[in-house]
Amino acid sequence: MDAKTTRRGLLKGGIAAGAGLLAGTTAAKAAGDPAITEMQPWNQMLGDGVDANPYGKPSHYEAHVKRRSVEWLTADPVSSVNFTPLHELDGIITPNGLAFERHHGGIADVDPAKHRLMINGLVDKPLVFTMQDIMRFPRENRVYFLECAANSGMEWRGAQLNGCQFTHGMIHNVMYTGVPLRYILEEAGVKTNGKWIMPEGADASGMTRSIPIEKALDDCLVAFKMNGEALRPEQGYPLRLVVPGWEGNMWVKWLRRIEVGDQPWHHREETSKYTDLMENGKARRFTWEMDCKSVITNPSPQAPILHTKGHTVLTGVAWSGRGTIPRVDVTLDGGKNWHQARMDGPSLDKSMHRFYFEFDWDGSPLLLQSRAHDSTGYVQPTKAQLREIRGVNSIYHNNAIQTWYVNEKGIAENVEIS
Ligand SMILES: Nc1nc2c(c(=O)[nH]1)N[C@H]1C(S)=C(S)[C@@H](COP(=O)(O)O)O[C@H]1N2
Ligand SMILES: [Mo]
Repeated sequence: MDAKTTRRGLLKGGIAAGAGLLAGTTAAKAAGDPAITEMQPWNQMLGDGVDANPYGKPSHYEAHVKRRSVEWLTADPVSSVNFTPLHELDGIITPNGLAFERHHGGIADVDPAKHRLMINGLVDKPLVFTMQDIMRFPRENRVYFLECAANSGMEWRGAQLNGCQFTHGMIHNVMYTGVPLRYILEEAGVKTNGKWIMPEGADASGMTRSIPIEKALDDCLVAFKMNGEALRPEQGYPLRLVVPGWEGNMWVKWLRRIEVGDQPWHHREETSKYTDLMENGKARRFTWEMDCKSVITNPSPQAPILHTKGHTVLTGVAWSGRGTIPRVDVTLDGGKNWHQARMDGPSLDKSMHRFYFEFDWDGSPLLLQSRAHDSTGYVQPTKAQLREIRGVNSIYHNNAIQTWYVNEKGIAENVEIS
Protein backbone atom coordinates (compact mmCIF):
# COMPACT_ATOMS: atom_id res chain seq x y z
CA MET A 1 0.00 0.00 0.00
CA ASP A 2 1.60 3.30 -0.97
CA ALA A 3 0.82 6.69 0.47
CA LYS A 4 -1.03 7.85 -2.64
CA THR A 5 -3.48 4.96 -2.47
CA THR A 6 -3.93 5.57 1.22
CA ARG A 7 -4.69 9.23 0.76
CA ARG A 8 -7.04 8.62 -2.14
CA GLY A 9 -8.65 5.89 -0.06
CA LEU A 10 -9.17 8.28 2.80
CA LEU A 11 -10.62 10.97 0.57
CA LYS A 12 -12.96 8.56 -1.18
CA GLY A 13 -13.97 6.95 2.10
CA GLY A 14 -14.81 10.37 3.48
CA ILE A 15 -16.92 11.33 0.49
CA ALA A 16 -18.66 7.96 0.33
CA ALA A 17 -19.57 8.00 4.00
CA GLY A 18 -20.51 11.69 3.84
CA ALA A 19 -18.49 12.22 7.03
CA GLY A 20 -14.96 11.82 8.35
CA LEU A 21 -13.21 15.09 7.53
CA LEU A 22 -9.48 14.84 6.82
CA ALA A 23 -9.07 17.79 9.16
CA GLY A 24 -11.04 20.82 10.30
CA THR A 25 -14.29 21.33 12.19
CA THR A 26 -17.79 21.84 10.84
CA ALA A 27 -18.92 25.47 11.10
CA ALA A 28 -21.81 24.38 13.34
CA LYS A 29 -19.40 22.88 15.84
CA ALA A 30 -17.10 25.93 15.73
CA ALA A 31 -19.96 28.37 16.44
CA GLY A 32 -19.06 30.82 19.20
CA ASP A 33 -15.30 30.43 18.78
CA PRO A 34 -13.89 33.89 19.68
CA ALA A 35 -11.24 33.46 16.97
CA ILE A 36 -14.21 33.76 14.57
CA THR A 37 -16.66 36.00 16.39
CA GLU A 38 -14.32 38.59 17.86
CA MET A 39 -12.35 41.18 15.92
CA GLN A 40 -8.65 40.59 16.34
CA PRO A 41 -6.24 43.53 16.88
CA TRP A 42 -4.58 43.00 13.49
CA ASN A 43 -7.99 43.42 11.91
CA GLN A 44 -8.61 46.78 13.57
CA MET A 45 -5.45 48.81 13.10
CA LEU A 46 -2.95 49.54 10.39
CA GLY A 47 0.19 47.46 10.32
CA ASP A 48 3.78 48.59 9.84
CA GLY A 49 4.55 50.23 6.52
CA VAL A 50 7.05 49.10 3.92
CA ASP A 51 10.68 49.32 5.05
CA ALA A 52 9.79 48.43 8.65
CA ASN A 53 12.35 45.69 8.01
CA PRO A 54 14.52 46.62 5.00
CA TYR A 55 16.08 43.17 5.31
CA GLY A 56 13.07 41.01 6.13
CA LYS A 57 12.87 38.50 8.91
CA PRO A 58 10.41 35.81 10.01
CA SER A 59 7.27 36.53 12.03
CA HIS A 60 8.01 36.96 15.73
CA TYR A 61 5.67 34.02 16.30
CA GLU A 62 8.39 31.88 14.68
CA ALA A 63 11.11 32.93 17.15
CA HIS A 64 11.52 29.32 18.33
CA VAL A 65 12.65 28.31 14.83
CA LYS A 66 16.41 28.65 15.14
CA ARG A 67 19.74 26.88 15.08
CA ARG A 68 20.59 25.31 18.42
CA SER A 69 23.80 23.98 19.90
CA VAL A 70 24.43 21.33 22.57
CA GLU A 71 26.43 22.93 25.38
CA TRP A 72 28.38 19.88 26.57
CA LEU A 73 29.40 18.82 23.07
CA THR A 74 32.35 21.19 22.59
CA ALA A 75 34.64 23.11 24.93
CA ASP A 76 34.42 26.46 23.18
CA PRO A 77 31.97 28.16 20.77
CA VAL A 78 34.73 29.21 18.33
CA SER A 79 35.42 25.57 17.53
CA SER A 80 31.94 24.20 17.69
CA VAL A 81 28.77 23.34 15.83
CA ASN A 82 25.08 24.18 15.89
CA PHE A 83 22.22 22.37 14.23
CA THR A 84 19.61 23.03 11.53
CA PRO A 85 16.02 22.83 12.92
CA LEU A 86 14.94 20.16 10.44
CA HIS A 87 11.63 19.58 12.27
CA GLU A 88 10.54 23.17 11.54
CA LEU A 89 11.29 23.09 7.81
CA ASP A 90 9.51 21.76 4.77
CA GLY A 91 10.35 21.29 1.12
CA ILE A 92 14.04 20.82 0.35
CA ILE A 93 15.72 24.23 0.74
CA THR A 94 17.31 25.34 4.01
CA PRO A 95 16.78 29.08 4.66
CA ASN A 96 20.14 30.84 4.92
CA GLY A 97 19.66 31.95 8.53
CA LEU A 98 18.97 28.35 9.62
CA ALA A 99 21.85 26.55 7.89
CA PHE A 100 23.88 24.79 10.60
CA GLU A 101 27.37 26.18 11.29
CA ARG A 102 30.56 24.32 11.93
CA HIS A 103 33.79 26.20 12.31
CA HIS A 104 37.15 25.56 13.91
CA GLY A 105 38.41 29.09 14.53
CA GLY A 106 35.28 31.24 14.68
CA ILE A 107 33.55 33.11 11.85
CA ALA A 108 36.10 35.00 9.77
CA ASP A 109 34.99 38.59 8.99
CA VAL A 110 36.48 38.80 5.51
CA ASP A 111 36.47 42.09 3.54
CA PRO A 112 35.63 41.02 -0.03
CA ALA A 113 37.68 43.90 -1.45
CA LYS A 114 40.75 42.46 0.25
CA HIS A 115 39.96 38.82 -0.45
CA ARG A 116 42.08 36.91 -2.96
CA LEU A 117 42.00 33.38 -4.32
CA MET A 118 45.44 32.05 -5.21
CA ILE A 119 46.10 28.99 -7.38
CA ASN A 120 49.64 27.66 -6.98
CA GLY A 121 51.68 24.46 -6.93
CA LEU A 122 51.80 22.16 -9.95
CA VAL A 123 50.31 24.63 -12.44
CA ASP A 124 51.71 26.29 -15.56
CA LYS A 125 50.78 29.81 -14.36
CA PRO A 126 50.24 30.50 -10.66
CA LEU A 127 47.30 32.95 -10.51
CA VAL A 128 45.63 35.31 -8.07
CA PHE A 129 41.97 36.30 -8.44
CA THR A 130 40.01 39.13 -6.85
CA MET A 131 36.27 38.66 -6.24
CA GLN A 132 35.70 40.80 -9.34
CA ASP A 133 37.84 38.40 -11.38
CA ILE A 134 35.86 35.39 -10.10
CA MET A 135 32.60 37.07 -11.19
CA ARG A 136 33.82 37.19 -14.81
CA PHE A 137 33.85 33.42 -15.23
CA PRO A 138 30.66 31.72 -16.47
CA ARG A 139 28.66 30.68 -13.40
CA GLU A 140 26.25 27.86 -12.61
CA ASN A 141 23.38 27.35 -10.17
CA ARG A 142 23.11 24.01 -8.41
CA VAL A 143 21.37 22.69 -5.30
CA TYR A 144 23.40 20.42 -3.03
CA PHE A 145 23.27 19.13 0.52
CA LEU A 146 26.26 19.64 2.79
CA GLU A 147 26.44 17.10 5.61
CA CYS A 148 29.18 17.03 8.23
CA ALA A 149 30.61 13.51 8.45
CA ALA A 150 30.02 13.74 12.22
CA ASN A 151 26.26 14.13 11.74
CA SER A 152 24.53 11.45 13.93
CA GLY A 153 27.97 10.60 15.36
CA MET A 154 26.64 10.82 18.92
CA GLU A 155 24.18 8.02 18.13
CA TRP A 156 26.71 5.28 17.27
CA ARG A 157 26.47 3.36 20.52
CA GLY A 158 22.83 4.04 21.31
CA ALA A 159 20.02 6.60 21.22
CA GLN A 160 21.24 9.81 22.78
CA LEU A 161 19.98 13.21 21.66
CA ASN A 162 16.27 13.94 21.76
CA GLY A 163 15.38 15.58 18.47
CA CYS A 164 16.18 15.30 14.78
CA GLN A 165 17.70 18.80 14.99
CA PHE A 166 20.44 17.30 17.18
CA THR A 167 20.67 13.77 15.75
CA HIS A 168 20.53 14.83 12.07
CA GLY A 169 20.83 18.63 11.94
CA MET A 170 24.43 18.88 10.73
CA ILE A 171 23.09 19.22 7.21
CA HIS A 172 21.84 22.01 5.00
CA ASN A 173 20.63 22.12 1.42
CA VAL A 174 20.84 25.35 -0.57
CA MET A 175 21.21 26.55 -4.15
CA TYR A 176 24.75 27.69 -4.83
CA THR A 177 25.80 30.12 -7.49
CA GLY A 178 29.43 29.69 -8.38
CA VAL A 179 32.11 29.05 -10.95
CA PRO A 180 32.99 25.45 -11.82
CA LEU A 181 36.40 24.89 -10.21
CA ARG A 182 37.47 23.28 -13.50
CA TYR A 183 37.38 26.69 -15.29
CA ILE A 184 39.67 28.23 -12.68
CA LEU A 185 42.10 25.31 -12.68
CA GLU A 186 42.15 25.28 -16.49
CA GLU A 187 43.04 28.97 -16.49
CA ALA A 188 46.10 28.15 -14.36
CA GLY A 189 46.85 24.97 -16.34
CA VAL A 190 47.24 21.87 -14.14
CA LYS A 191 50.54 20.06 -14.87
CA THR A 192 50.30 16.38 -15.84
CA ASN A 193 51.65 15.32 -12.43
CA GLY A 194 49.02 17.45 -10.64
CA LYS A 195 46.88 14.75 -9.02
CA TRP A 196 45.51 16.42 -5.87
CA ILE A 197 44.34 19.85 -4.76
CA MET A 198 44.55 21.41 -1.32
CA PRO A 199 41.98 24.16 -0.67
CA GLU A 200 42.85 26.47 2.25
CA GLY A 201 40.60 28.74 4.32
CA ALA A 202 41.33 32.36 5.26
CA ASP A 203 39.92 31.88 8.79
CA ALA A 204 41.97 31.49 11.98
CA SER A 205 41.84 27.68 11.62
CA GLY A 206 43.36 27.84 8.12
CA MET A 207 41.33 24.73 7.24
CA THR A 208 42.93 22.46 4.63
CA ARG A 209 41.96 19.16 2.99
CA SER A 210 43.34 17.00 0.16
CA ILE A 211 40.93 16.41 -2.74
CA PRO A 212 41.72 14.22 -5.78
CA ILE A 213 41.99 16.17 -9.05
CA GLU A 214 39.27 14.04 -10.69
CA LYS A 215 36.70 15.39 -8.22
CA ALA A 216 38.06 18.93 -8.52
CA LEU A 217 37.63 18.82 -12.32
CA ASP A 218 34.26 17.05 -12.15
CA ASP A 219 31.54 18.94 -10.23
CA CYS A 220 33.19 21.21 -7.62
CA LEU A 221 32.15 24.86 -7.53
CA VAL A 222 33.80 27.98 -6.17
CA ALA A 223 30.61 29.52 -4.81
CA PHE A 224 29.80 33.08 -3.77
CA LYS A 225 26.02 32.92 -3.43
CA MET A 226 23.59 30.70 -1.53
CA ASN A 227 19.86 30.80 -2.25
CA GLY A 228 20.42 33.82 -4.47
CA GLU A 229 22.17 36.12 -1.99
CA ALA A 230 25.79 36.43 -0.90
CA LEU A 231 27.07 33.58 1.25
CA ARG A 232 26.46 34.25 4.93
CA PRO A 233 29.63 34.94 6.98
CA GLU A 234 28.95 31.67 8.82
CA GLN A 235 29.01 29.79 5.51
CA GLY A 236 32.29 31.25 4.26
CA TYR A 237 31.60 34.76 2.87
CA PRO A 238 32.74 35.76 0.35
CA LEU A 239 33.88 32.45 -1.20
CA ARG A 240 33.58 28.75 -0.39
CA LEU A 241 34.37 25.48 -2.06
CA VAL A 242 31.41 23.22 -2.90
CA VAL A 243 32.29 19.51 -3.07
CA PRO A 244 29.00 17.83 -4.04
CA GLY A 245 28.08 14.65 -2.16
CA TRP A 246 31.32 14.65 -0.13
CA GLU A 247 31.77 15.23 3.59
CA GLY A 248 31.24 18.80 4.76
CA ASN A 249 34.76 19.18 6.12
CA MET A 250 36.11 19.34 2.55
CA TRP A 251 33.89 22.30 1.64
CA VAL A 252 36.51 24.87 2.68
CA LYS A 253 34.98 28.21 3.67
CA TRP A 254 36.56 31.66 3.25
CA LEU A 255 38.51 29.99 0.41
CA ARG A 256 41.81 31.84 -0.17
CA ARG A 257 44.14 29.37 -1.86
CA ILE A 258 44.18 26.14 -3.84
CA GLU A 259 47.46 24.32 -4.16
CA VAL A 260 47.92 21.60 -6.77
CA GLY A 261 50.15 18.69 -5.75
CA ASP A 262 51.11 15.18 -6.78
CA GLN A 263 50.00 13.48 -3.55
CA PRO A 264 47.70 14.09 -0.58
CA TRP A 265 49.00 16.29 2.26
CA HIS A 266 47.84 14.13 5.24
CA HIS A 267 46.80 17.16 7.26
CA ARG A 268 44.98 17.08 10.58
CA GLU A 269 41.46 16.83 9.16
CA GLU A 270 42.32 13.67 7.18
CA THR A 271 44.39 11.86 9.83
CA SER A 272 43.42 12.49 13.46
CA LYS A 273 39.96 13.65 12.37
CA TYR A 274 37.51 12.45 9.71
CA THR A 275 38.87 8.89 9.74
CA ASP A 276 36.81 5.92 10.89
CA LEU A 277 38.28 3.66 13.59
CA MET A 278 37.32 0.08 12.84
CA GLU A 279 36.91 -2.90 15.22
CA ASN A 280 40.48 -4.16 14.53
CA GLY A 281 42.00 -0.84 15.63
CA LYS A 282 42.78 0.30 12.07
CA ALA A 283 41.15 3.41 10.68
CA ARG A 284 39.46 3.83 7.31
CA ARG A 285 40.76 6.94 5.59
CA PHE A 286 39.55 9.15 2.74
CA THR A 287 35.90 8.14 3.19
CA TRP A 288 34.67 11.13 1.26
CA GLU A 289 31.24 10.22 -0.07
CA MET A 290 28.22 10.71 2.18
CA ASP A 291 26.12 7.56 2.22
CA CYS A 292 22.40 7.43 1.54
CA LYS A 293 20.43 8.45 4.64
CA SER A 294 17.01 9.67 5.77
CA VAL A 295 15.17 10.82 8.89
CA ILE A 296 11.56 11.44 9.83
CA THR A 297 11.35 15.10 10.86
CA ASN A 298 7.66 15.10 11.90
CA PRO A 299 6.59 13.59 14.19
CA SER A 300 9.83 13.63 16.18
CA PRO A 301 10.85 14.49 19.76
CA GLN A 302 10.73 18.27 19.13
CA ALA A 303 7.58 17.94 17.02
CA PRO A 304 4.96 15.80 18.81
CA ILE A 305 1.59 14.91 17.28
CA LEU A 306 -0.63 17.70 18.59
CA HIS A 307 -3.99 16.24 17.57
CA THR A 308 -5.77 13.09 18.70
CA LYS A 309 -6.05 9.98 16.54
CA GLY A 310 -7.07 10.28 12.92
CA HIS A 311 -5.52 11.70 9.79
CA THR A 312 -1.81 12.29 10.41
CA VAL A 313 0.92 13.69 8.18
CA LEU A 314 4.35 12.15 8.57
CA THR A 315 7.23 13.79 6.72
CA GLY A 316 11.00 13.67 6.47
CA VAL A 317 14.08 14.16 4.35
CA ALA A 318 16.45 11.83 2.50
CA TRP A 319 19.71 12.33 0.62
CA SER A 320 22.66 10.51 -0.92
CA GLY A 321 26.14 11.63 -1.92
CA ARG A 322 25.90 9.22 -4.84
CA GLY A 323 22.83 10.51 -6.66
CA THR A 324 19.09 10.95 -6.16
CA ILE A 325 16.51 9.28 -3.90
CA PRO A 326 13.89 7.48 -5.98
CA ARG A 327 12.24 5.86 -2.97
CA VAL A 328 11.80 6.04 0.81
CA ASP A 329 9.96 3.42 2.90
CA VAL A 330 8.44 4.16 6.29
CA THR A 331 7.26 1.89 9.07
CA LEU A 332 4.91 2.72 11.95
CA ASP A 333 5.63 -0.49 13.88
CA GLY A 334 9.40 -0.70 14.15
CA GLY A 335 9.98 -2.47 10.86
CA LYS A 336 7.27 -5.18 10.84
CA ASN A 337 5.40 -3.52 7.98
CA TRP A 338 6.92 -1.08 5.49
CA HIS A 339 5.00 1.38 3.31
CA GLN A 340 6.31 3.33 0.35
CA ALA A 341 6.33 7.05 1.14
CA ARG A 342 5.24 9.72 -1.34
CA MET A 343 8.18 11.74 -2.72
CA ASP A 344 7.37 15.41 -3.39
CA GLY A 345 9.38 18.35 -4.68
CA PRO A 346 12.44 18.44 -6.93
CA SER A 347 14.57 15.30 -7.21
CA LEU A 348 18.07 16.67 -7.84
CA ASP A 349 21.45 14.97 -7.85
CA LYS A 350 23.17 15.06 -4.42
CA SER A 351 20.39 17.20 -3.00
CA MET A 352 17.89 16.71 -0.18
CA HIS A 353 14.60 15.03 -1.06
CA ARG A 354 11.29 15.42 0.75
CA PHE A 355 8.92 12.53 1.52
CA TYR A 356 5.45 12.27 3.07
CA PHE A 357 3.32 9.46 4.42
CA GLU A 358 -0.27 10.29 5.32
CA PHE A 359 -1.91 7.74 7.57
CA ASP A 360 -4.86 7.21 9.85
CA TRP A 361 -3.42 7.07 13.38
CA ASP A 362 -5.43 4.78 15.67
CA GLY A 363 -3.95 6.49 18.74
CA SER A 364 -1.76 3.57 19.80
CA PRO A 365 2.03 3.89 20.28
CA LEU A 366 4.19 4.03 17.16
CA LEU A 367 7.77 3.07 16.34
CA LEU A 368 8.60 5.27 13.38
CA GLN A 369 11.47 4.64 10.98
CA SER A 370 12.36 5.69 7.44
CA ARG A 371 14.60 3.79 5.03
CA ALA A 372 15.95 5.51 1.92
CA HIS A 373 16.98 3.91 -1.37
CA ASP A 374 19.34 5.84 -3.63
CA SER A 375 19.67 5.85 -7.41
CA THR A 376 22.56 3.35 -7.26
CA GLY A 377 20.21 0.77 -5.66
CA TYR A 378 21.84 1.12 -2.21
CA VAL A 379 19.46 0.82 0.75
CA GLN A 380 19.99 2.64 4.07
CA PRO A 381 21.14 0.11 6.72
CA THR A 382 19.84 -0.61 10.22
CA LYS A 383 22.13 0.25 13.14
CA ALA A 384 22.90 -3.47 13.59
CA GLN A 385 23.90 -3.84 9.92
CA LEU A 386 26.14 -0.80 10.16
CA ARG A 387 27.84 -1.96 13.38
CA GLU A 388 28.40 -5.41 11.89
CA ILE A 389 30.72 -3.85 9.32
CA ARG A 390 32.01 -0.78 11.14
CA GLY A 391 32.03 -1.79 14.84
CA VAL A 392 31.19 0.75 17.58
CA ASN A 393 34.33 2.93 17.59
CA SER A 394 33.28 5.25 14.78
CA ILE A 395 31.96 8.77 15.05
CA TYR A 396 31.77 9.66 11.40
CA HIS A 397 29.53 8.39 8.60
CA ASN A 398 26.64 7.05 10.66
CA ASN A 399 23.85 6.70 8.09
CA ALA A 400 21.79 4.12 10.02
CA ILE A 401 18.01 4.05 10.24
CA GLN A 402 16.67 6.28 13.05
CA THR A 403 13.75 5.26 15.31
CA TRP A 404 11.28 7.54 17.12
CA TYR A 405 8.88 6.11 19.70
CA VAL A 406 5.54 7.97 19.82
CA ASN A 407 3.26 7.34 22.80
CA GLU A 408 -0.58 7.53 23.00
CA LYS A 409 -0.33 11.26 23.75
CA GLY A 410 1.68 11.89 20.60
CA ILE A 411 4.92 12.58 22.53
CA ALA A 412 7.98 11.29 20.66
CA GLU A 413 11.39 10.21 21.91
CA ASN A 414 14.65 8.90 20.49
CA VAL A 415 14.95 5.11 20.93
CA GLU A 416 16.93 2.40 19.25
CA ILE A 417 15.79 -0.76 17.51
CA SER A 418 18.83 -2.59 16.17
N1 LIG B 1 37.82 27.51 6.46
C1 LIG B 1 37.04 26.60 7.06
N2 LIG B 1 36.29 25.80 6.30
C2 LIG B 1 35.49 24.84 6.86
C3 LIG B 1 35.50 24.65 8.25
C4 LIG B 1 36.30 25.53 9.05
O1 LIG B 1 36.33 25.47 10.29
N3 LIG B 1 37.06 26.49 8.41
N4 LIG B 1 34.74 23.63 8.79
C5 LIG B 1 34.39 22.52 7.89
C6 LIG B 1 33.43 21.57 8.42
S1 LIG B 1 34.01 20.40 9.50
C7 LIG B 1 32.15 21.51 7.95
S2 LIG B 1 31.10 20.28 8.42
C8 LIG B 1 31.62 22.53 7.02
C9 LIG B 1 30.41 23.22 7.65
O2 LIG B 1 29.85 24.15 6.78
P1 LIG B 1 28.75 25.17 7.29
O3 LIG B 1 29.31 25.96 8.43
O4 LIG B 1 28.30 25.94 6.12
O5 LIG B 1 27.59 24.31 7.83
O6 LIG B 1 32.58 23.51 6.69
C10 LIG B 1 33.90 23.03 6.54
N5 LIG B 1 34.75 24.08 6.04
MO1 LIG C 1 32.37 18.70 9.71
